[in-house]
Amino acid sequence: MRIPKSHPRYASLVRRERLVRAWKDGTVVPEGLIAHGRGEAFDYLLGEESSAPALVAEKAAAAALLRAKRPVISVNGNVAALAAREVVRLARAIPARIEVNLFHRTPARVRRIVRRLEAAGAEAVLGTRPDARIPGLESKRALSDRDGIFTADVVLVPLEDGDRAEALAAMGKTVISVDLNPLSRTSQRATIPVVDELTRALANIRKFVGELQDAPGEAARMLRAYDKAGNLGATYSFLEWRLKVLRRRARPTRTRTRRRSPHA
Ligand code: PTJ
Repeated sequence: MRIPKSHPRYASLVRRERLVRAWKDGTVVPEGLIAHGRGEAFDYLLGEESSAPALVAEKAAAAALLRAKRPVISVNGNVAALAAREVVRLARAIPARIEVNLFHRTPARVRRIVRRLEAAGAEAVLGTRPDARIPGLESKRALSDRDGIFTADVVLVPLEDGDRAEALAAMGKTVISVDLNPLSRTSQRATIPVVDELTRALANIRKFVGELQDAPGEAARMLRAYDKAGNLGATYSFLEWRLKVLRRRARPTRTRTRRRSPHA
């Protein structure tokens, strides 16, 4: 479907259209469309912009990725459909490895997603030949590569499920999640939860990577100052403020009724 650029919800409709097309070619699973709807609902509430707490978490994420010895970006179907180019740009800027890791894993889907990433410029994408398992996970999400997620010290996991975020954290890794739902188990379990829309988050993290590369010492300072509980708390306060603004806007405006003059 061709979406007119003048449509007030153009960006959101383009994202939906991309996902539907990627579902048709087998990159995205139907569950991915449901997951996207949940994300969109939270994005509405958050005002469809990166909040101040999200920007803080994104800068901390950039700092962690830059200071990592073995940083890896994990990619699933939705991420490949919506942000293959952003993933490749970020991986180059850090530099980090990219690994395809799927919940609804089939070898054909992994290959399709690798091809999509390669078309966006990625090289040596991992995930097609997993040779290790993440302990404590029963799902196919456990399958990982020794050169990638399995031995990584910092893993960026956009649109993740809580189980794997928890299992990766239990392995001692720094887990950076991107999830618009601040209440999800992923956001609760990650070391640095980024509560922002995927494409905005990846672009912001890349911008911060560039800034921190030009400011020696700033990445370490940023990580020392980052406080996960405080940051998530600020996200909840932001949501509360947004709802208050919306409530105020929804209040009926009083129409002044003029008192009638007794002499009229
Ligand atoms: O490709 P696969 O097989 O690995 O499957 C991928 C999905 C997304 C289906 C799988 O990981 C899944 O079921 O995820 P969940 O548990 O539904 O969690 C996805 C989370 O991402 C939800 O909490 C959504 O709010 C959030 N989300 C969805 N779209 C976006 C998002 N967060 C940020 N940006 C988005 N565009």
